[in-house]
Amino acid sequence: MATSRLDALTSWHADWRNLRVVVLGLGLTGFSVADTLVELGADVLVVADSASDERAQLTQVIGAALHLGGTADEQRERVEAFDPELVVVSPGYHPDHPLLVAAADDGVAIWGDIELAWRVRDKVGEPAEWIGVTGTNGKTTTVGLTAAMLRESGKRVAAVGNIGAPVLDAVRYPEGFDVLVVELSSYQLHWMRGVSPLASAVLNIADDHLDWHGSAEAYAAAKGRVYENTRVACVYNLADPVTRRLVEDAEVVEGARAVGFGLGIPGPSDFGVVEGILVDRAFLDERRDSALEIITVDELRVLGLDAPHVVANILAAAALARAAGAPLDAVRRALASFRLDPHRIEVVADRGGIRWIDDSKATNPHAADASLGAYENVVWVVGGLLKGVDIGDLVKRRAERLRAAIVIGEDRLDVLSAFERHAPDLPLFEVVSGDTEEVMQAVVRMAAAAARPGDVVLLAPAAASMDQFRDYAHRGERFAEAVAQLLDETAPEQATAPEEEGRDDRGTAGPPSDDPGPAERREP
Ligand code: UMA
Repeated sequence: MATSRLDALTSWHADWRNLRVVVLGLGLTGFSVADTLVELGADVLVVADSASDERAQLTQVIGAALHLGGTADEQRERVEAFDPELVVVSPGYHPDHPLLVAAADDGVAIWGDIELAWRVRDKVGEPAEWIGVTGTNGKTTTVGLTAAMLRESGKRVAAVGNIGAPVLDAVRYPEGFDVLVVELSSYQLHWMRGVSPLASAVLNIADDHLDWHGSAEAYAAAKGRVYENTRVACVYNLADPVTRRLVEDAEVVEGARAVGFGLGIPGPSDFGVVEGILVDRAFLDERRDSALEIITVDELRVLGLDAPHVVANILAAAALARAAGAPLDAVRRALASFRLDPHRIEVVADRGGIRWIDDSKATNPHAADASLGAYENVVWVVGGLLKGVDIGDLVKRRAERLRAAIVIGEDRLDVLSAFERHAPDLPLFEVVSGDTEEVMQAVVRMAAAAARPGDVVLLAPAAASMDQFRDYAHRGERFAEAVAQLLDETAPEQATAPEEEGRDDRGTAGPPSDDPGPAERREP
């Protein structure tokens, strides 16, 4: 009975009154879900382990019931007593969470916030078109680029989703939007059903979040959901055959096209690069024998947008925006004023021939690989939470570019062991302290000791940050602050002079062990 009621709930204007819904989580997502459902007239119980005081208070002010904290049994009893017809889950919940397992056992439907947002997208006038973007890396940049290109076309656009703005907030925005460019994490895609985007993209697939999904196959399958029911263009990466397979396996709306992007010469229906010019060979009538010029790589260099993975993101964004009708001159105008977000290959200092670069956003080996590949001699700051991913292949692949490595984070024994296997002669420094205040200060002192003029000190940790920092942005900020402090304290000519103190290469410190020894031995 509950299912048939839910089947009919495909519009904001449907009858949601007194539907009993448990909302799991009270972060950005959970609050937007609870607020929406209360506005729709549903009876809402929010359950979460923790929440900010402000969100907890607001939840009760808007009229939702709240069960915050407590044991797993207490949470389960509260949910059982509420007897929900629907559970809406925040992306951070693991699918094996006891409350989700219990809901599934009881036959209670489980939605993510994206499905709810799709169902109620007709709140304000004509619903916006959706463009879905996922991939292991480059999502946020591509979403920002696509949104900028569409905005330059005169459309009212919101960039939403995993980027940090709940889709439900955009759906309820009073003036409405023409297009929502939705960044979708694999967690959100795991639960997503029924969405029919105008265009969609999987930018790339590399190992990430394996602890959450259980296997690389399950992770890829979740990513592939973005293509389901696409109406105009499924954009995929010509250099990544898995993304093509995901397009082929998807059920799309008849007439939807597969559009590839890549750094080589494009075939008909693709976006690519011909003799230093980015071109569109997809959205023109004569695509068999001609192409449309977007911009040159030289022009992108002037804009600081010429790193290969950024060029790939630009091609993907152009494909998505063109699928939604953006004229070429709008695409060009958007590029001319586009800036990469902080913590993405951001040069935080350049002193004495040493560049200090914050790529804290590189939270997995695939992203770190792209930035390591851009420099010849690197002092690499690496480590954090590996999320079940093996870093060995990356170390092996990039070892010859490394001057030294500085290893941080909770999973650093795994990182050290990867160096032991694949780069046994590389000087290694280990930051033993997990203290947020101390980590980056130790890092920059060690980096200054190891770096030589012409080197890059690269924070591209290939791991998540939450063991020691609030998030990747916090990690990057701490790095930049510590670099600034070190360079302030040190005369310019000394800032880059190698200090031997604290040097802990293999010859002197021995192999990594469970007991990293006293902090003094490892930290300057
Ligand atoms: N909670 C529990 N038990 C759990 C898990 C969570 O009680 O087992 C509760 C927490 O106590 C808290 C709430 O759930 O009350 C937090 O929910 P959440 O972790 O889903 O976080 P939100 O604040 O809702 O933010 C989420 C995304 N976070 C995650 O997927 C972990 C945000 O992406 C996203 O911007 C936001 O929704 C809006 O869509 C962040 C992220 O780290 C940036 N994403 C990952 C990534 O990009 O790699 C996937």
